[in-house]
Amino acid sequence: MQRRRFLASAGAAATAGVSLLSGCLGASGSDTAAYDIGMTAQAFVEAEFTVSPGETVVWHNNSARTHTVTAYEAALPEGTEFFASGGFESEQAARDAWWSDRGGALENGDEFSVTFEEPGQYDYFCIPHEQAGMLGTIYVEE
Ligand SMILES: [Cu+2]
Repeated sequence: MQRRRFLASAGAAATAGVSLLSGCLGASGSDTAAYDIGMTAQAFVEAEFTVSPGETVVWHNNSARTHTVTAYEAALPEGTEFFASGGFESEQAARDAWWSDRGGALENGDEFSVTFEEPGQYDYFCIPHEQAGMLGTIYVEE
């Protein structure tokens, strides 16, 4: 009887684990690295991602191309900090740095992470592939 009860609870735990991980597995493909959002030649995968306040989002460049993760500064929720790979203080500084010297570049295998504290919608893009539609949105929801 005890064994049976043990198996039943282990089964429930395994099911919960799978559902928690499903977002990560979809982005990672055959790569086993732990991250939330991957990158193809011209897209973030997934382009839309939802987290809870206080959670950290990890981007991983698993493509052969070089990308950036750069927030649309004017669209950020009020009172939140600008974020960009390379650590620039403004969207303009990030754009200038990229076009002058590929500043903020995420090469293949590079990671970038941001911890989101405030609920809201955070739109971002990749500077070299903005025109190709390489855009993403993080939703931070209670
Ligand atoms: Cu890109």
